[in-house]
Amino acid sequence: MTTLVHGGTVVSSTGAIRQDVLVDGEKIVALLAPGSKALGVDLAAAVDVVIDATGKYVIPGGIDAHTHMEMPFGGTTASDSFETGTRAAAWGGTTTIVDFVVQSHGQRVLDTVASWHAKAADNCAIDYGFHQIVGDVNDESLASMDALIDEGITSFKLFMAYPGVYLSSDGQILQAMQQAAGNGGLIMMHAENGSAIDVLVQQALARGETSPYYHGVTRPWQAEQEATHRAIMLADITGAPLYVVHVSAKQALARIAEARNTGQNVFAETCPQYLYLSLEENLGAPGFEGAKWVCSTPLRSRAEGHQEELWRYLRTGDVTSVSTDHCPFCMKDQKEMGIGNFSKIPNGIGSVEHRMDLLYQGVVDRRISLERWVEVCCTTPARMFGMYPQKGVIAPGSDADIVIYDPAGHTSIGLGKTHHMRMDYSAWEGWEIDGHVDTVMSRGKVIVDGNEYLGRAGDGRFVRRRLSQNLI
Ligand code: DUC
Ligand code: ZN
Ligand code: ZN
Repeated sequence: MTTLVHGGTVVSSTGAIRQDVLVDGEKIVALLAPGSKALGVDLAAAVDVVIDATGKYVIPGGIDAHTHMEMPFGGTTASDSFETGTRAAAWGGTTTIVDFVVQSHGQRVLDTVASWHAKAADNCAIDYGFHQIVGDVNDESLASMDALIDEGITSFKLFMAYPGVYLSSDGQILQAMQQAAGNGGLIMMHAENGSAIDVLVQQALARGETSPYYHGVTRPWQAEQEATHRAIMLADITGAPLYVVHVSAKQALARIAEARNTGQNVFAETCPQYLYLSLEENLGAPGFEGAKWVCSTPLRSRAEGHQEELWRYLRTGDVTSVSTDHCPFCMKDQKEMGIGNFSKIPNGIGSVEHRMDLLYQGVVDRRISLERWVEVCCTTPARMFGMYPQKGVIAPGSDADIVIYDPAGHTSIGLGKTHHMRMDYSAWEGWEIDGHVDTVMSRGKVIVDGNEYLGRAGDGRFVRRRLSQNLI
């Protein structure tokens, strides 16, 4: 099957050029000057399908490198399955996710990988890879990190938060970093000082401060900056590369920027919620409403200016990429577990469907360039996690993961409008986007066509990733 995407502007991380894109089967085979003639052949007449992209952007499919489908957390499970979550991702122009396999205390890493494969196989609408959460650093899990590199799982998340659940001691972190320094893997870090946070949480609850707002207050920026600094220093001792996930505090980013300036392989990821939402407006919403936005790291104070600084770091390059940390929970029976005690609210926000749109709005609002949008949402995640040039770029030989994005279109976000995630609320209810995902192609197959979903569970394949291609 051959397809010609005709008349659009192909956007890459380095420029936007009017070009036609020729797809054969699952791959992009050529980029051509506009007009359908090549070597005297009228391609539009020769191919099976012509898609008119006139006036629209043609971009690589989005890569969301941080999702938690069906993740067990806080006595419940994230509400999107691989089937519902990847379908929602497709609707929003994301064609690859990288989800986190979770190893908890007492579990064997390789068993957890097998169970994640079983959950995802035959269920995904789009391609998917895995990172490994190492929640119990011991001889077995350290040895498994080497084995996973050969299985295409080349990045390992550690936690400095959640004592008694996922938290690793500094010594364990050092050991895992040494392992990664030896095998070429990438260490991903949840950088918050969990022991200090736990004390602040107990003190707040004892004072009767039980509403969702106090989730933010008891996870102060100092706890994020301190842990970020510690992670950077431990990485420096070992020589391991470090990717700090879901950075929300401007002070943590300043520390990351400082380390990058010395040439250290340190990278920062942020998420749309930290760019747009805040402690005051969202976590501080009346009653129990703020529970919708309880996630960790927490939303930060707008008065303190974190959001503006995050956008600035996104422009300067010290924020490397934007993922969602998609970890959805319903209000009913899930978030509601924390009525009267914010510490029992499952942590997480669902955004996998909206990342491409929300970041495009940053282009419209002149916060980032068109090219930077593609870079932080598509190309850098591919390079960061060893999938380039199979993913993240429109180039001959790459997978035909293509999104046709209409800058003249409009997207109203909210339940009953554009919402395919398995949640009973939207964290982005009422947001209006000056753009629209028109067509989504995954490995050459059109899976979203306007308002129609043409994909199916099982379309997506596991991506065996190589080592990071983004190290300094
Ligand atoms: N943060 C969240 O908000 N949810 C899942 C895990 C995490 O680190
Ligand atoms: Zn985390
Ligand atoms: Zn996460």
